[in-house]
Amino acid sequence: MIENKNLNPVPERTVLVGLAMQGQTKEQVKEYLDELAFLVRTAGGEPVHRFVQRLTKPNPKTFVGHGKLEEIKQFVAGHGIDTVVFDDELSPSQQFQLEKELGVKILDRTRLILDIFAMRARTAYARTQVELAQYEYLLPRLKGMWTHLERQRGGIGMRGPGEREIETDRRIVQKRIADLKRKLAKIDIQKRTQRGNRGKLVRVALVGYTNVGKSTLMNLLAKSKVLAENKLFATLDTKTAKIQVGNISFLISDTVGFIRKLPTQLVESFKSTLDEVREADILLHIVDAAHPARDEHIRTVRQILHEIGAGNKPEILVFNKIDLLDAAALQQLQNEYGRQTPAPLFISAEKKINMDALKESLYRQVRRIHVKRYPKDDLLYPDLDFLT
Ligand SMILES: Nc1nc2c(ncn2[C@@H]2O[C@H](COP(=O)(O)OP(=O)(O)OP(=O)(O)O)[C@@H](O)[C@H]2O)c(=O)[nH]1
Ligand SMILES: [Mg+2]
Repeated sequence: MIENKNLNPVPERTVLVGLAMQGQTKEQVKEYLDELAFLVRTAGGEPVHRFVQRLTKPNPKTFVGHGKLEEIKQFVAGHGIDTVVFDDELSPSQQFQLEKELGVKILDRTRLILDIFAMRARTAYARTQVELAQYEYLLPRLKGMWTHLERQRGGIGMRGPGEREIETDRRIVQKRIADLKRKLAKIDIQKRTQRGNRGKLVRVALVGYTNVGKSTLMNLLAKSKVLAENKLFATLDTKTAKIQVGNISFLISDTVGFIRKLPTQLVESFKSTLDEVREADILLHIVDAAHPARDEHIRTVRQILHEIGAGNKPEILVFNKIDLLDAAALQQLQNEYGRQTPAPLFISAEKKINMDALKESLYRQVRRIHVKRYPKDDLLYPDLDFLT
């Protein structure tokens, strides 16, 4: 049994399991499992091996087919595996069955993401939202899921906000959910009032896939200190700063990153964090230009924006991390996206490449909205004089 699970934990030896669905290329499937491996490492696990099965749909009982399950079972038994992670959400009965068959801890993608969010939540507000999402996910799964085996193990999937272990008693969980909802409703009212007090300054939100460099860019633009690091979901709380470009002031917000198959419980309970995005005038959609799944990331982010009701906002695409591209790859990227309007930007926040072009574009877009709100200011804000 791992006693000291939060202090200097031994990384859980983890096996990854994914399905290759119809129409998915080899590269796509690899990329999906790469992302799952990154999630596992972010949660403190060590990915040891991957299993992929080509199926048209998941097996309703055991997710993978019988033969594949046997293969996994043998590997788990022979290699000292602690945990098996599935790249999709498992139904409560699949979860139960797999745990019984494999005899080790079973996690699905949703629970892994929730666990990372729990590790990452710093403020009381983020913690409340994550805890609610965790309990909403757990409630239908409490029966059978929390075997004594799993309780003993602790670790990934067991962490509540602040690294407390999460509660598993059904009645207590139900009461917690009701309490958390009440608490959130209260905070929401405060937040709304705060946002209302900001007046009519133009609001820009940094949005994008997780780990693309939103916080790095925010720090650069707002000279603030938001945690930026090479881990998934470094940012869970929205940070807003007032900044000035040229002679115009506006608000800029850095917020939680998106990911494919973002758990619905999270989208639900992060509703008011996402209000910042919903109420923004302009979205700066940051993209990791060097990521192999960049185009899919853009589609995923747009899909989630659409789902949260922010799909119709003016969007400026900002391709970040161009320092990682060679000249040919950059050219290809520019050919692919260069013709869109407003014109996309190609920058490196870390190496401070093309920051003036970004500020100029931001200024233009912000100014357009600002003078619509304050027509009298039109003359006060000559177009782009600050750069010349
Ligand atoms: N090479 C390179 N790395 C960058 C650049 N911008 C950011 N990074 C790195 O990318 C990683 C993620 O940066 P963050 O700013 O934390 O990304 P984020 O989008 O805020 O991520 P989440 O908050 O986790 O969603 C960090 O390791 C940064 O140092 C860039 O222009 N070039
Ligand atoms: Mg961030």
